[in-house]
Amino acid sequence: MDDIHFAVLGTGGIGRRAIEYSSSKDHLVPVAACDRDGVAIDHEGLDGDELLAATEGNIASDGGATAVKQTGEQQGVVASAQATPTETPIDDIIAESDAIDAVLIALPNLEHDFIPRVAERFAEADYEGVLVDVLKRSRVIGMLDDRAEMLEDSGITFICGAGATPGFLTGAAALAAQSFVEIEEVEIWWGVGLKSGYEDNRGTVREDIAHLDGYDIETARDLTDEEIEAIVDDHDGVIEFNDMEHADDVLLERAGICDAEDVTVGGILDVRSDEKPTTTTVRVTGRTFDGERGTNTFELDDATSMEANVNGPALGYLKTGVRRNRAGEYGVFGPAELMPGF
Ligand code: IKT
Repeated sequence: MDDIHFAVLGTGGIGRRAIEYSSSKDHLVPVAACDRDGVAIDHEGLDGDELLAATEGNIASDGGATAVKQTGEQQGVVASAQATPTETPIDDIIAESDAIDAVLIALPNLEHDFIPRVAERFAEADYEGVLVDVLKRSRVIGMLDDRAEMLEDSGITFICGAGATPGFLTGAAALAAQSFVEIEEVEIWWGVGLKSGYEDNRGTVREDIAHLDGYDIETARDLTDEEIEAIVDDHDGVIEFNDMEHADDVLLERAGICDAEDVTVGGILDVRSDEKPTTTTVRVTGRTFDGERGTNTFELDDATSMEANVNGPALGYLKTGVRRNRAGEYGVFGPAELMPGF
């Protein structure tokens, strides 16, 4: 495979870890990164170590959509010697996109149609390449499908929901489903321990809080950092989530594996420990062609971190997307569609 020159939109926990992780995967060259106030572009390859060191510890709680400005000092991407300030970071990257094979959209989707609108801007500029996101919410998939023709006409291969859940665990469910001819139930249950990663992943915590009773994406977006701390304190640092609106359901349905209503997603987040509070598990229950009923279980090792389980799959799906794109396959794809068919 030829080298893949990729860009990262957003330099919160996910964007930054993706740049770090890419140096351990073959053929991945980060060439552009941005946040709201700055952009760094070098088609020969960014100096990832310098960018990470410069942006370390200055992440806003919206996960890098904005840079943090403290004591009047410029921070975020512009703290890097490779970056320049800009008011149009995404347009600046689009302007250079002829030489960019793939773009990882690592921006929090705190407005439901934000990622679909970003995709639309790439299509309007006739971008021919791969877009990958790590979005969470089920309803966003339909918004991308509404734009599928536009993306296809442009020559874009869009891989949606390619983080951990949806993403890795959706793909695992698709694989586990292969023993069966009929699926009764898919249960996804995740555990995340975020003590040392808390600062870097405040955006994820904010998005998770939007799933709690009494909150939604709008109210969670407007919470101050102090209000988030108060919610975390109320739960003694350990928050359980049930029946989350996560796109694993519609992504498994669009791959023909089961009905969306047969999929449940939940989990436990512990922001006061680095140990996972529960083992991340995917359980797929179904009936085999020869009449047995069974449950296939896929487990992540407790030693693997959320960062590894989000960024590894996101970059893996990005590489798969580039293979598809180079083969002339355009449109919107979910992680389960890139697994064996059902
Ligand atoms: C996500 O980022 O995909 C969703 C988050 C859960 C990650 C699960 C990782 C499991 C593991 O590492 O064992 C959360 C819902 N924000």
